[in-house]
Amino acid sequence: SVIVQNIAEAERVGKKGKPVKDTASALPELMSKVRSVVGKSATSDLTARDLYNALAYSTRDGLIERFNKTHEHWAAKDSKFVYYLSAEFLMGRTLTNAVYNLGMEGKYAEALRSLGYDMETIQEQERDASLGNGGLGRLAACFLDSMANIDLPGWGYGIRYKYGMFKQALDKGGYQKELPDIWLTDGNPWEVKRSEIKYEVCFGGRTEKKTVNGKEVSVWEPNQRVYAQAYDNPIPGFQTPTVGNLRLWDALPVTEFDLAAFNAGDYDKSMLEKEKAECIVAVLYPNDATPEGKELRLKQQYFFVAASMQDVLTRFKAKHGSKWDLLPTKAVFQMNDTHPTIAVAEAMRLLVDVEGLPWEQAWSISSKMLNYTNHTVMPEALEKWPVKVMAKMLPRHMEIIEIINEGWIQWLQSNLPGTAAEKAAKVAAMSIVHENQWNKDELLVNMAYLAVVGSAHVNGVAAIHSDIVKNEIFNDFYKIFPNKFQNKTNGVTPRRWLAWCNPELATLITKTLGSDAWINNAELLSGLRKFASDKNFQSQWRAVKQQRKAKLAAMIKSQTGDDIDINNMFDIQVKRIHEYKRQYMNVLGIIWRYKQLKKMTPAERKASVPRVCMIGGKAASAYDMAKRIIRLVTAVGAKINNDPDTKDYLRLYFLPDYNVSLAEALIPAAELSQHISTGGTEASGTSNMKFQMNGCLIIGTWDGANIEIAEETGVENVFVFGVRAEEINQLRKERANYKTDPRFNEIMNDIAGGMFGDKEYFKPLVDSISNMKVGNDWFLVANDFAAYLDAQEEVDKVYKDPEEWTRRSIMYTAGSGKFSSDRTIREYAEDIWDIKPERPLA
Ligand code: 7GP
Repeated sequence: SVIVQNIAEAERVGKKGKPVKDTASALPELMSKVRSVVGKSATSDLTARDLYNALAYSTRDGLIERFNKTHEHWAAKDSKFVYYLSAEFLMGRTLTNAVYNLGMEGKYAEALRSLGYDMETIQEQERDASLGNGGLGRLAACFLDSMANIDLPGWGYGIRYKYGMFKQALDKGGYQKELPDIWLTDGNPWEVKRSEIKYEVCFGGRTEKKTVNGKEVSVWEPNQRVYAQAYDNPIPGFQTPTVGNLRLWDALPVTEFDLAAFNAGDYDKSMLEKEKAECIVAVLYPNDATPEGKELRLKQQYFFVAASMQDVLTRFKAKHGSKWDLLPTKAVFQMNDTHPTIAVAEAMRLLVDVEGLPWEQAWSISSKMLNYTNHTVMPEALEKWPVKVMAKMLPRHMEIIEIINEGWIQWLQSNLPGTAAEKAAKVAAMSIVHENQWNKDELLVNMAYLAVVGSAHVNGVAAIHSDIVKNEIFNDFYKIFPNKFQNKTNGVTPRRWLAWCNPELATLITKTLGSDAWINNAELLSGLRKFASDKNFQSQWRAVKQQRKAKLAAMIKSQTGDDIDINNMFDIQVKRIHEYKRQYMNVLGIIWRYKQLKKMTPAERKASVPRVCMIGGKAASAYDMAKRIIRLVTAVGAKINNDPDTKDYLRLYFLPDYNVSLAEALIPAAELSQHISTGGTEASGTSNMKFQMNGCLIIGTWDGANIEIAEETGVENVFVFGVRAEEINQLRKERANYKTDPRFNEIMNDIAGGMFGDKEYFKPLVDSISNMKVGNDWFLVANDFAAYLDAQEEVDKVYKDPEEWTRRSIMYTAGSGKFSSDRTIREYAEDIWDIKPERPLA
């Protein structure tokens, strides 16, 4: 069969569809690592974990060699660097990506085979590095991949969280349970501790006015000090000798152990400093609903920003002494959302307080080298720190922010047009420090405004989102500085998200295009367009999808015991659970489908389009509504998957613990994916791009990057529905008069009436969208529901025509070239960073 042929061919030519050149076994090398790292000698008692370690340390040798060459080269050239400051890097696993990027898969596969193992089993030993929540963190990881890939001098800077994103489980009742992600316990072969690279980071205390050299200065006397300790994580490019870097900071106490306290019998006190330091980097995003949580989060942000900036300035000084005006020609920073924006104040503190530069000169340097990316329109994510918290934690930074703000307000007063009253209103609206709108007694620091004022460039992450950034979120600022604002449509790395995660499809693409050059030049995927209607090609394309569906079906069987028919449509929605992403609407659609199936005769059911629906994603621990949505998914799934009338035609699975590795298994198997956020709410989306690359059709709203994806794929090939961004404000105002669709009402009654059990628990969910009054159903589920069902009907119709479905699927992959993060990074490099690629010699 075609499937068997494809497997055989993938094995023969190697996963990236290129004949494997170096097939000499790496067995001797692996065995040497088995002895030196694992501490065993015989092959007989080697576990998969042992082999993973041996393989990882062997791969790491290759990475480090190239890392050193790359960095020696960049240092010799004195290249300008970009530093990507991000509180999150959602890296996933490293092994396969490193082995493939370095082109070492052939020799390792051979060695593993002789030991009775394959790469896939070994790879599963690795825990995901889940140092991120969702899209923003995974984008940072794709960006690092592309930076290395196009030889762009640059590093990521972040936090080496001891516990990353929580692990999600379902308890017996089908509710989300959060478990700690203990990912470092068994060691991390991919990092290199740089013992000599350590900086002091201070917190708290107070400032004091002193006269130094006849000048009055403000001196910070902190009351907590910790060390930031550097760990480097090499980032390999593909088909290039470049290996970039992600530098993550761990926190260490300045005094590791209080021996005197210990000797006096106070054991707790002897370890106190260590524990206080470790607490800073313990977990990603401590819940900030409590004041302690808020303080800790600000502490994390400042901790990694302060360490990273000191690190950059230290290297600069070693090369250029105090020629500070050169700094923006050697270093630029990209602030990934508001989390690192304390960098604006820290840059000023380092240049003014530590290096002694005049304020104006420091500001001119700092505002040339900082840039800010906004990733969301959700107001709750635009961070605002109470002045009280900021002044307590970072008293000197609070003073600096006030000075920046005074200068800014003065500037506005002398440059804004209009009457005094008009000016005053604008100034109030644009002040970096402003009143809390819910609590007039509290002053807040608006970190996004600080970033906009302190940055050279500000960008959104998809065309429509950048328009919203300019015309709504920061409109006042945009009117003053139109040239500061740009768009940089997101992208994803085609290595991890197509070539390595879907070797079956990659092989077919390479064979068809006659070369694997598309892996580094994704625009070449457009060459598939001319095969889209070729029947023979279509059948090979379908066979690959079936292969991946079979693999996913096996995984679901092992988790649930359920058999899944791989001839049913695989319909997937995976992303963080949020009301604006509208997983809720997806479930309502499934309920409607179930009700229709129940009414049908057996013959009618047989003529329907059977689906296996899958939903996955984590709900923030404090996000109650999102947790209820998860429970609704599991409750509906439990009912319909066990209903003998319908279970052959409709299933719903909640896939727990959605993460990078799970995405790598799901996306290649998906036939339909859902990106159904309310128009104007999803900044971009990036899984939409991954699904598109893997030939998965999209049902989606006219939102975020869906729009550009539709343009590249052909709008007629995408199932588009729903209200548009420009309509939502009006529609929200008209909620009270909205007449909901009878189908919608019926389903609301079903849930409220207990059709899926747990009716008390679901009540707030039902109430949130069904009592039509102003403020309710903020994300317009009711408005879009009928259009959503129509679009789903259209999906069924097209699925009944496998040739048309396959043609579209091919058109998706063919249209995905634009969404390579290589393209995105090139745009940042040219339009924002002004950095040129610089390839080291091999
Ligand atoms: C996400 C956006 O929700 C998503 O639309 C976008 O594709 C992604 O960033 C990358 O740009 N935002 C976050 O993940 C996030 O945490 C709050 O935003 C700061």
